[in-house]
Amino acid sequence: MTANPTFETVLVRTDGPVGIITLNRPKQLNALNDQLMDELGAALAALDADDAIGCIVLTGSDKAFAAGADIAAMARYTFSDVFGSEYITRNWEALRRVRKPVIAAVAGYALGGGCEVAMMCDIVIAADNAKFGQPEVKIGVIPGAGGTQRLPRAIGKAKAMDLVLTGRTIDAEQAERWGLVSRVVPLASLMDEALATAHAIAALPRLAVLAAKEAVNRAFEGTLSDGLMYERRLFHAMFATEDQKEGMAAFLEKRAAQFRNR
Ligand code: CO8
Repeated sequence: MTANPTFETVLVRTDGPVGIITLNRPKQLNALNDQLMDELGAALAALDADDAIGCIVLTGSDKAFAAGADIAAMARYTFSDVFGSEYITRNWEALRRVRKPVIAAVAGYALGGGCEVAMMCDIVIAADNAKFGQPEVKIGVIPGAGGTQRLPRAIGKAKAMDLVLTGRTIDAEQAERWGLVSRVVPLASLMDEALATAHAIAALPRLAVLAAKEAVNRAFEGTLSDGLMYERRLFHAMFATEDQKEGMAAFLEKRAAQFRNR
């Protein structure tokens, strides 16, 4: 594993083909300010562009994945600041641009913008101490990074309204039952589970993984018939890859496949 000294508010290291980004403002429970979101975006873009990396894990501390956007920074903003200059909101799209799978390994609080960041990831693995919620209404705003859009898609309108309108939090087990998270594991095994999953994905043929992520995301962004056609075309496109030939040949020849990510 190697350390990346360039950033202050996120720590970046690699474990073989897995990139690991740790949100690093522990005293503020990883509250998401402009510097952190800029550095997170840069770290994600660098790992996404690195051919050696096949999957990314995004995590926080044992106490907080992220307790939301930085209220201390936001408190002084006016409408013209946020609308005109997009302070706080300008750099939140980076996660959407990442083509490789991103696994959120969530322990502790994932509130407000923290819950929204987790929902922008592809797989969410939660520690048993994780807490999720959209408490923005309690401080006079509403979710601003997809909470009102991704949460209903993840858990349905009734449950999303229950969280967004009350601002209450739910624990990891509830989040798993509602479909907000993929799995719940004991806190002590959180990173082992996330890394094992990331390594398993990184070992798969890269082009098929990118296409699979793109196709599933399409389910949330258009009509069913558009999504089905998009999936069909990507499925067809896989037949242009060497790994499709190798994967199917290896299966028929009862041997391990040697994927080349081509
Ligand atoms: N922003 C800034 N500082 C924070 C935040 C935050 N969101 N959360 C915690 N902190 C700070 C506290 O101020 C405190 O600092 P200090 O020690 O200097 O007083 C430190 O972290 C520890 O926090 P607490 O003492 O409060 O710790 P507790 O264990 O008692 O409580 C909680 C933990 C329940 C998580 C509590 O801190 C809390 O309620 N935090 C705020 C949660 C919240 O309201 N989050 C939503 C924020 S709004 C938002 O996320 C909008 C997103 C829109 C994004 C749009 C982009 C496109």
